[in-house]
Amino acid sequence: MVQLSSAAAAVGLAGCSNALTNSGESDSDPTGTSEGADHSGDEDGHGDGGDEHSDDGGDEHSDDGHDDDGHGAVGEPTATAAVEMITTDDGGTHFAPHVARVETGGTVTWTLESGSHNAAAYHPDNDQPQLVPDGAEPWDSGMISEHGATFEHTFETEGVYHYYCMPHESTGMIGSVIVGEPDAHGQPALEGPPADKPEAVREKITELNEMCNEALGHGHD
Ligand SMILES: [Cu+2]
Repeated sequence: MVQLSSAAAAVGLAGCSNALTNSGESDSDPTGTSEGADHSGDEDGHGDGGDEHSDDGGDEHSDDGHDDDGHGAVGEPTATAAVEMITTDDGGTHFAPHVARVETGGTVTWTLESGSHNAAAYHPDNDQPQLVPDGAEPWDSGMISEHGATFEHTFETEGVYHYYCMPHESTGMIGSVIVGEPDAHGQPALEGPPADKPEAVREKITELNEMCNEALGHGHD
């Protein structure tokens, strides 16, 4: 939250104060002056009232330069979901979206957009702590280097899954899959980042946990 730019903050404040002072009269303004080159004494200058602070969340975290591809709001479960594995021009790596969501029994397809990456579940079978539901099947795509190549995994167990790219885990290339409508309580993935992980990994998992909790309706304490 501290990264919220002052510009965004100003817009937010303006939007809120507009909503307080604009009772919706602008819709009936016949003069067209509400297009508003001049706001002095113009009560209609801020046309669309309450719509300005729509909750489209993801766009406001403009602090790390690649969030357009990753931080979008998490939707409802669908039968399939697509995740891109990306290396950006400046060398950043990430899964996009960071949090994918499917129905129980749904399939996620990872596609190599750029760079070389893999996608592997945090699971003891992959020499990792368990950050998937109890009893869930692990997966490891193996390294993928061919542009456009894909890997898919079908999720039969409801819950929250964290996964990582092996060569880029340490720089935060970590993603999540939400399967079904799980209770956020009792999810190993959401119990906090493993204590023995590097700080960058812990920070990323914490960020993902916040996104998952928000998607599951546990985002506000
Ligand atoms: Cu990677």
